[in-house]
Amino acid sequence: PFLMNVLDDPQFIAGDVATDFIDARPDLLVGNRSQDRGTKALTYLADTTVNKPNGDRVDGIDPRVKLPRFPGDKSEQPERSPFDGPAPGVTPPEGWRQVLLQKGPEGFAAHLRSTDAVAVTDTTFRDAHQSLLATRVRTRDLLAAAPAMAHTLPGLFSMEVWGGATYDVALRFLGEDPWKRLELLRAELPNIPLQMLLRGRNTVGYTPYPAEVTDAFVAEAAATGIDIFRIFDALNDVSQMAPAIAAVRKTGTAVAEVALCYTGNLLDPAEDLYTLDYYLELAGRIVDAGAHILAIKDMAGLLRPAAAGKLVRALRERFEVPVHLHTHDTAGGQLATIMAAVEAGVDAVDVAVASMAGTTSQVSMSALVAALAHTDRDTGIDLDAAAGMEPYWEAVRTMYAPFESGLSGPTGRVYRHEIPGGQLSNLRQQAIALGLGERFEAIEDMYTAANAMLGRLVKVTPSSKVVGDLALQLVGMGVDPAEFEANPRAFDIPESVIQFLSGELGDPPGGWPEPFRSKALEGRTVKPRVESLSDEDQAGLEADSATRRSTLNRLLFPGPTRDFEANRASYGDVSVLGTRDYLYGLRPGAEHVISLGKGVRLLVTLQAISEPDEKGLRNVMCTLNGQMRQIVVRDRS
Ligand code: 3PY
Ligand code: ZN
Repeated sequence: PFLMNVLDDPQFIAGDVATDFIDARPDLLVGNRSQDRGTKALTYLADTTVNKPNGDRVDGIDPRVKLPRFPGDKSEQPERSPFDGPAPGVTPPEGWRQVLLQKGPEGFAAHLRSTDAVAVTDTTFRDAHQSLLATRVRTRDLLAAAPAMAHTLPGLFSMEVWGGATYDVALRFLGEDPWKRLELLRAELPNIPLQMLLRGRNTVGYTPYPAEVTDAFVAEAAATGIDIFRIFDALNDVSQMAPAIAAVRKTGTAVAEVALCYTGNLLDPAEDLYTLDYYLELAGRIVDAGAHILAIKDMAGLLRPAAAGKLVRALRERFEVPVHLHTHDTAGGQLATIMAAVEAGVDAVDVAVASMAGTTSQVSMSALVAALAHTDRDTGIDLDAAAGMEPYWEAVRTMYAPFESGLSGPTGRVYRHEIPGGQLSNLRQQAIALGLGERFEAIEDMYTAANAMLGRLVKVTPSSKVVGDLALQLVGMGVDPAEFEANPRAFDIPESVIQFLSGELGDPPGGWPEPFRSKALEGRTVKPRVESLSDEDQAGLEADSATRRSTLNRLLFPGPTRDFEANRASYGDVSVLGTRDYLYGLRPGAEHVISLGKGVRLLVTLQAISEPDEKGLRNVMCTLNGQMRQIVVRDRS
């Protein structure tokens, strides 16, 4: 039977076989020709147990026991998996989603604008874990919390659950289909509008795509479950957002929330670029481009209270659209900013469950709800319900400990370096990888210098990556920024910096940094901004939903999509595995109950792992539903 596995393998059939094929694919040597789901899951678990990609397993309580209960709740039934879908006959109270379904996007926005209660968006399912845990929270742990959110917090204006880095990370690191996540969350959250972060023409990637890609992406996301698209452009270039805005409006059902990205400090008299007038003029163009809602996207947490008051008041005086404030609590003071915005009339604000809030994440939901309780802008959210979600997330967070950013408290240094929340946690990890973990200040300073060199950019994905790549390069080379700026051609320049200087991301608000730009581009051929699609890609985008999704995955993230597909072929759908099992593998001697969904339950016990042979292969002995199984794993540790 082993030989049959080998002969059936697509890679083998395709002739894409190096001499070490069998070494690289020991999973084929498992004695079950059909490569059943159980064997695939076991192969994954054996590999993870041997190679420990995330370090040693630390056991603890199942976070689900910490979830608040609600009438009709079935989550305590041991045979239920988060993937089983909503319990039949248990419907959560109606909420803002019903307002959207009844009134349509324009009516929904008007309703928001006329509501006194501050509308509350929860970001725990996207930005909070992107900013605190490197976006690693798995569908399983989101899905488990979704029914409790729908039933205990039905008054939420929206939940941000998708977009940003979640799409990339699902394919690249989690072996998950991002579309499936959205589909499953939609089913559990029928009463709360689902929101995503869309990077304008870059959709959920790092470079611009043709308008057909944006169109197909938005249509498919809306059909799968997104109600509110928060659209931004990293350089506040409205022309770069226009195709996405048009695509959202074309759905007829989804809301186009368009962001102005905030940077600097508009109260500073020395500020000559990012002034109140700059934001008002930008907002005018955003409204003209068709925004239903205007968002202030303060990705680094630089918006100070008095500036927030001034900006929100001016925006609401000048425009009829509602204003939605997004900020990161990096320096620790953003509840004050939100309160000032509330005072100035802001319509909606973003927060996260408290145990996933603070520092590079959003402000605590409980703190906001408590601050506004019994005022004329009371959120209407039940404080006990907001706090009721905290123990679950506290317990979930411990499972993802290896992905914590290492930022244990707020930092005022952000006012100088202006690194966005999501990137700050990432850069700290990159600094550790470069052996600079104890000298993060050097990276912060270089980031500040790189930003100045590039023309004081709005820094958010992907412009923040351009600045970060340059900073890391300069630190890595040990080059003085002034020397680099004077003579960039004498050094290696990161590809992202060249692309940016070529205009691939659009035009920066402060104009191009000269003569640095010309010097850096001298002698280089500038690529076209956006490549066009092949006929096959075009047909894929117009096909059925499954083809459209796989075409989008491939166009947006070719490498991660190939990895995802290879992962599926070898290991099956790993998203259903418990998070500790998935991240850390099996605990010797313990019986693991592994539910693969739809009644397929495996009982797995790790019995023994052999020493590696001369090729580094180990035998992992397990019982699977009482039968002894042997998996051959290459020890890469
Ligand atoms: C993203 O683009 O992922 C962001 O969170 C930007 O703030
Ligand atoms: Zn953010």
